[in-house]
Amino acid sequence: MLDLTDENIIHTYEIVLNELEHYANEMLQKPRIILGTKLDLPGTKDVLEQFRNENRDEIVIGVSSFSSEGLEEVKASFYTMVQSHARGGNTGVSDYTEPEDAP
Ligand SMILES: Nc1nc2c(ncn2[C@@H]2O[C@H](COP(=O)(O)OP(=O)(O)O)[C@@H](O)[C@H]2O)c(=O)[nH]1
Ligand SMILES: [Mg+2]
Repeated sequence: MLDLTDENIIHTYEIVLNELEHYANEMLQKPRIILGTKLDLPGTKDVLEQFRNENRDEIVIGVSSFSSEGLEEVKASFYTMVQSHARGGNTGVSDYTEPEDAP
């Protein structure tokens, strides 16, 4: 989740990715959905558009907990992601292998 009122949102996202790389690298291989928050506030739609343009390979959804905007889209996107995983799609979370049975 990224705050759309953050004037440095693109840099903030880079910091998040950098922290994941160093402290939870396996998370980087997993699918992600980026939520831009506070979409009810002035100027945030432009920031969302700008962020999307800078991150064209990412799923980016604008949301507001105040207006509930975007929340249905979040549900649908997560559902699609889980479905894709269930079908063994290339979601990055399908690499799990069962542990071998004890002798
Ligand atoms: N306008 C608006 N304010 C929000 C929204 N979500 C949270 N806030 C407010 O933003 C302030 C900080 O919350 P937030 O940035 O979400 O949490 P943080 O992760 O602790 O920075 C609180 O006063 C919340 O009430 C939103 O969707 N719209
Ligand atoms: Mg905040």
